[in-house]
Amino acid sequence: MKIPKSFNIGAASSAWQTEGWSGKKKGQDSYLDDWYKNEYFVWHEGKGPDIATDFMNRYQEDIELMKKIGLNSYRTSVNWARFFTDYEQLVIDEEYAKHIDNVIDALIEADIRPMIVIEHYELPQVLQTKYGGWNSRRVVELFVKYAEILFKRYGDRVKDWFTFNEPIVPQTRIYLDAVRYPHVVDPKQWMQWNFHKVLATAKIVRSYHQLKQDGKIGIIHNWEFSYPRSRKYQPDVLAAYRFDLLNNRLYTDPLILGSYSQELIELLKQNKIMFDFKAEDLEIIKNNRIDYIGLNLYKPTRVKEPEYSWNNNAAFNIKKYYSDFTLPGRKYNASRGWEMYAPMMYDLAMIMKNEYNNFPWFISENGIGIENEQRFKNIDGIIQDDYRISYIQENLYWLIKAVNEGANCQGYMLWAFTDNVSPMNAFKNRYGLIEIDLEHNLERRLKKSAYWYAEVIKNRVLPDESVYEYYSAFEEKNK
Ligand code: IFM
Repeated sequence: MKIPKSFNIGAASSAWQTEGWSGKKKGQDSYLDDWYKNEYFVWHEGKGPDIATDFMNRYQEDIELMKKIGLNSYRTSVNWARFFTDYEQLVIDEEYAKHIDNVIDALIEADIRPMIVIEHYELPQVLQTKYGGWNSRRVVELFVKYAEILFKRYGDRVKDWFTFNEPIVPQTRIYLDAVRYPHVVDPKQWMQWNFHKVLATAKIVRSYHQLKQDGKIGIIHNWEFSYPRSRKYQPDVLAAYRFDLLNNRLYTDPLILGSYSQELIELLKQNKIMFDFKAEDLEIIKNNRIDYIGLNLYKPTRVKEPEYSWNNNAAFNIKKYYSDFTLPGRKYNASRGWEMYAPMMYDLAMIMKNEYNNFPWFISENGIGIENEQRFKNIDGIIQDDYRISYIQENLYWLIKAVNEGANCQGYMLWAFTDNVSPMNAFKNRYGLIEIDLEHNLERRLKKSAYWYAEVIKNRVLPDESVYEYYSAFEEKNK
């Protein structure tokens, strides 16, 4: 199968998951840094953002490796918490800002397109403490000013911008599930954060276009794909639909189509979690839609009608509307506890094509996290991650098939370029094309998949036809 020449093949990561705290100044903690300082014991083996992969000091080495693999693009973020020494007076930390200049210049020099996210969970803790984070319009205002500074400073070289990565995730973990510090259940605040992030995005889109920047501005959303247990049983279909509304469409509808669906607003009102807004906000959202969208796609969520009735005195949670369903015989990644289902790539492409008017998009994250990869080392110390190769291959297969059928998907970015730190799981599950050796001074080493990925990028064909046999059989059966 041929991969079109214009199809972008890259890899991703973020500032906080790679940088480490080298050179970080007092008062520059993000929410995540603060959480880690207070609850390092919930992070796997106590590891966290403090060292990460030490990208601050080793970015040149990493960019050399990206060049070796031939990545078309690299996505990372600017760390908002480190970009200023005063977030309200907007006093730039020139040392950090210069580091970002250096990273961008080195990427361009290596012929790798820099793609920059403005916030990948790096909300400054000072703004969380003083204003309750994204609950506040003041934070929206400060974020827009920060974005404008980035455009003016780096917009001559960076042509791909994203307001947020996975904007729904922090508040879902903090205020719905309460698994993250400070463990307070507050669904109304959850929805307010979601709304303010949509509003902030629209305001930034407006600024970007007013500043006459000549690139594109979008957002990166983690699409949570819900499949009903049965398509023929209405309560299961309804469960999947509501899951979708409350996980995906609360971002993609306003940002791509310009408004929220009536069904979502009804659900929010019924659950007394309707967000506060000003009439002009909805106009701003309607008139300032994103240019394109990145979608992170990892796993399907299989759902069925709720097994138990919900106690209406209990705080709202999306779980009110569904119960999990485990597909018998599923393909499963035991390290992460996630089902693997590559045809989901195709299904998502068809949603974008048919329900979002073929809006431009790309896969901004997809990958497989595996625990204890050391056990797969060969005699030369190279991790033989054939499972990662098949994973990428299968996912790319379904994506390119959709592109061949007219889907407007413009690229695929692997999570991640190197192994890095995830919230709580830290270095437990390894995602990288490049191993980070924690035992030996964070040494970098290409895994087998890195060599394979390099070949795919160079040749623009998916090798080994044999893996598709299963899929041909599958398609035949589903005709
Ligand atoms: O590490 C995260 C990333 O920050 C956001 N998407 C999922 C990744 C893997 O868990």
